[in-house]
Amino acid sequence: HLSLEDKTFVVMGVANKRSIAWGIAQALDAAGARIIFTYALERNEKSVLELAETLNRKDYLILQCDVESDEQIQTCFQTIKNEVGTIDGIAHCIAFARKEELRGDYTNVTREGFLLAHNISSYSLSAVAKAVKDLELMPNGGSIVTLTYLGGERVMENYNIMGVAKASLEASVRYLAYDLGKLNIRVNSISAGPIRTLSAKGVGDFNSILKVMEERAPLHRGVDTREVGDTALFLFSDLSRAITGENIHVDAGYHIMG
Ligand code: 0WD
Repeated sequence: HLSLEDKTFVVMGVANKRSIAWGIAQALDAAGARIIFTYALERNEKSVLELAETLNRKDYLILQCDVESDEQIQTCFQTIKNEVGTIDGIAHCIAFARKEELRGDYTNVTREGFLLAHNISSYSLSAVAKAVKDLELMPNGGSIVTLTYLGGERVMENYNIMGVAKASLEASVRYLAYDLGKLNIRVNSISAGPIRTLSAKGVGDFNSILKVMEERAPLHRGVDTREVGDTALFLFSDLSRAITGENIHVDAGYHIMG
């Protein structure tokens, strides 16, 4: 049993109980960690609060952080500095692309859609890492974990622009790992198998992606958010102290199949 009782983690991207971020929060809570939640839109605050109330630890914080805004990122992390002082890790579970660009031909992508997907799904990780560095939020070292998908490594039908943004995110993980390694801050990604969430609804023909996974993955099943959460817990703990710049697949082995 892992204990992270004296540690504090920022979990970005809980939209509802199906969110992968919520699976990570549950794993952190089971390990006794303190959690700071961030949400993008005003209307999500209530559902985050309702979920947070079910945690064992009641000293959680809930802050707004729309990652499209440098000002909100700055304000959010400055508030964390003022209220908590230092943190030990961040779970970045944020992505967005236009629904129209997550189906059909990749060449249908627009300049605006391309930039939007990269802005929210990739640049946001670098922006958050920069805030951590500038505000010296992890003076004792730490661990940053982001979420990616196999579509960043190879072509997955309909994933389109999000696959290109995930490739950018995965490269950012490596450059950030090198940069922040000097501060003993590790940066890794988890490549999760397909999970039915709000965001997943935006991806064309998601049901058949799930079905193929269950048929072809070595473990012949899908994965759930708690399984992703447990791997995040490992990456947040000392057990993974020599791992950085890595991408761990939590996908029942699907990625090894030809
Ligand atoms: O099959 C899946 N569901 C997979 C998801 C497989 C592999 C990876 N992933 C990734 C996603 O690409 C994403 O990076 O996991 C991450 C989390 O996605 P999710 O859990 O599938 O989706 P969802 O529950 O819809 O959460 C996405 C979050 C939402 O959180 P909040 O609390 O902020 O509503 O991303 C948020 C979205 O609102 N988001 C933003 N957060 C901050 N600023 C922004 C933004 N501008 N735009 C979207």
